[in-house]
Amino acid sequence: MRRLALALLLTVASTPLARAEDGYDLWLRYPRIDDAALLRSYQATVSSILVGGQSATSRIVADELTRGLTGLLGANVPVSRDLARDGTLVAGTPASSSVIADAALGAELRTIGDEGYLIRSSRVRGTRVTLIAANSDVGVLHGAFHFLRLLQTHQRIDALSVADYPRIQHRILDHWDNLDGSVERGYAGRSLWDWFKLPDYESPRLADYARANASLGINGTVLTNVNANATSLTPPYLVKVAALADVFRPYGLRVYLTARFSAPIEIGGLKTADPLDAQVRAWWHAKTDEIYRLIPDFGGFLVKANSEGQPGPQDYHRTHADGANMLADAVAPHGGIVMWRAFVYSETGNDRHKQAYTEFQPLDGAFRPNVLLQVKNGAIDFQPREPFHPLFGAMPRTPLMLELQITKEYLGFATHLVYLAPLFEEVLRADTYAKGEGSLVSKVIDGSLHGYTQTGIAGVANTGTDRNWCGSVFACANWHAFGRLAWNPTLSSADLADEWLRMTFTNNAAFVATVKQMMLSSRQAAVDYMTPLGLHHQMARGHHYGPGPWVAGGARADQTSVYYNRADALGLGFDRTETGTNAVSQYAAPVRDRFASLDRVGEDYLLWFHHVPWTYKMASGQSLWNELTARYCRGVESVRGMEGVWRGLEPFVDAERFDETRSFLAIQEKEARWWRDASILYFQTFSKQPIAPDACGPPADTLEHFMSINLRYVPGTNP
Ligand code: GCW
Repeated sequence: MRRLALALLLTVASTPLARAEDGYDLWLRYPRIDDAALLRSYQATVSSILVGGQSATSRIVADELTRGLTGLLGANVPVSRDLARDGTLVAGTPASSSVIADAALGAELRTIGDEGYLIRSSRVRGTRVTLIAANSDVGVLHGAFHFLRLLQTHQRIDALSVADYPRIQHRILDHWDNLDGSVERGYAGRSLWDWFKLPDYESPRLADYARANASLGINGTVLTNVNANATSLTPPYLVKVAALADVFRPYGLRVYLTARFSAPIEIGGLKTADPLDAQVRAWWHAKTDEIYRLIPDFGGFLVKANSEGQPGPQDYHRTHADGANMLADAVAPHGGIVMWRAFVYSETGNDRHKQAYTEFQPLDGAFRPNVLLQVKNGAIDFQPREPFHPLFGAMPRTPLMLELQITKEYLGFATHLVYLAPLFEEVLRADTYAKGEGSLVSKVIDGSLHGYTQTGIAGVANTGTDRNWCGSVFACANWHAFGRLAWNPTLSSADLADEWLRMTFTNNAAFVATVKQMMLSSRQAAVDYMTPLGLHHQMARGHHYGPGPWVAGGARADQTSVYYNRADALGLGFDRTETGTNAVSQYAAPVRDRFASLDRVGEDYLLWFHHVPWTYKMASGQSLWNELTARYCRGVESVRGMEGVWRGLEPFVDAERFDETRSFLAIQEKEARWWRDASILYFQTFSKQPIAPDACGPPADTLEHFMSINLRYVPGTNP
């Protein structure tokens, strides 16, 4: 027994070291500032903390500032009860803190809304202070994280004048989590919600999840999969949802649920789910009231209807607006919203690219004010690169929210290092030309282009029970980037990578510059080795892991690769111009004309919009065929470049995170070669041309071999 106790003691004593850098702390590590001069200047500026208010949120602010400053400054920074000395960091609202009230920030506070904050170096009552002021406790919390970020990224804090606020109202993570604990398209372990033990046991991890989101400004979480299960709306589950809501609330994080459209039948005992049926409407009203009794600040519903087998209003010959409005009426008295997804496509034989627009654009203006239409960034499905969705700019009277995918279903899962901020930035900065030049997607979704009264953005979460949260340390950079862009969609991917690296690893300038470059080029690398030149949806069937350009047949043509690549003896690519499906016609004239022109479309979207002859002369002077094979190899070489860069960085990184990244890059290199070999061998059966010698060498195996690979157990799918 005693020996056991001793062994335990030793394990515990050694654990903090061994575990210290396993990725759990995300970007919220607070190591002592290693630059002596900077440390002294920080210590001179902040020596105590004064937080106003008694709320749970105020306590979180005090704890976070204490933890952060004590760590970063390497010494205890005490919490004081009054404004006793120079160097006090004061955080609060005019109502919760008399110091903040005395600072007379009223006019400025009026410009930052409920969730924004001011950070000021100032003097109050003759004392030198730093103020974190807001209109609500949650605003103060956001400001506290901003302040800590300044220190974490080694910025000056002695002459601060910051005013910041979210540009988008609803900033939401969508969890595709199932009640059995599995996560659709999840590559980071199981669901964070332990439904079985809830509501009696709330894992401490839940508060850490909320804290991480609060540090980014994410203010909503949809707990359940859009492929919904009506059971989540039954009383035993609603109690569990309420328990989660209680944990998340002080962090400014609201909960939402997905609503299965047929729930009135499945759990309500009704014969129909027709949205115009009086009993159905009454059932949803009663259900909604029941939810709000348990969760007064419940956010509302997210709905996937008449898409990929999900039930919906069209089952009753009603429109999407009929369905959305019924739910909107139920949540409206409580201030809730409905996020109705535009991700629909059916077997009409019509180009899948066109279907959401065809279905929803005519409904512009037909939705209740508390409905947001949730539109994926592109018209197909979270591909490595897609042109922006043609609905953006086309529905001036319906608030459109943007749906991004943080989990990398089509980008190599958690093991490929693919930084998504450049992808997010590309869509946010895409110009719809809806109201002339400068009609950016970011302005559609922040409401400024069309004057939307509701605004939103959602990211399909990549979190799970893996110790590092996201399946790999670098995958968490995508959670960070999503959250920060949701707060301010004009931030740049370069700045976000810089910030995340400093907070996650080190402020060492050489390290940051090198890895930042690697991150920023990683998305193009994935495009090159998976789907270069505008190819899309070439992944293996179902699980989408690895190449499958030959995928054909089965229930749905528009879920196959051959539907999208259209490879034939003449050439490659999908003609979406007037001679083809004319999907280009769904874009505003200048965009349409550019996409329709073979000369002006550009190489990124070439094969997305055009069927191009194998012999077509590319900008490089090479034929399409030679350019294509060169692109695949360029992708492989980029990954090899990343491996080389990382190998040189061992001195800067703790062993655990260094090794994980090194191993994952090796997996990525192996899989990039797999993608390249399999894809060019397949396309060669159409081009009938030799593969020019390149740095990747001849394919490592035959096409038959690659086509015979059939993996059964792949994460993120139900077996
Ligand atoms: O990307 C596809 C995925 C499905 C997903 C669907 C959707 C939740 O392959 O797993 O279902 O999109 O977005 O509804």
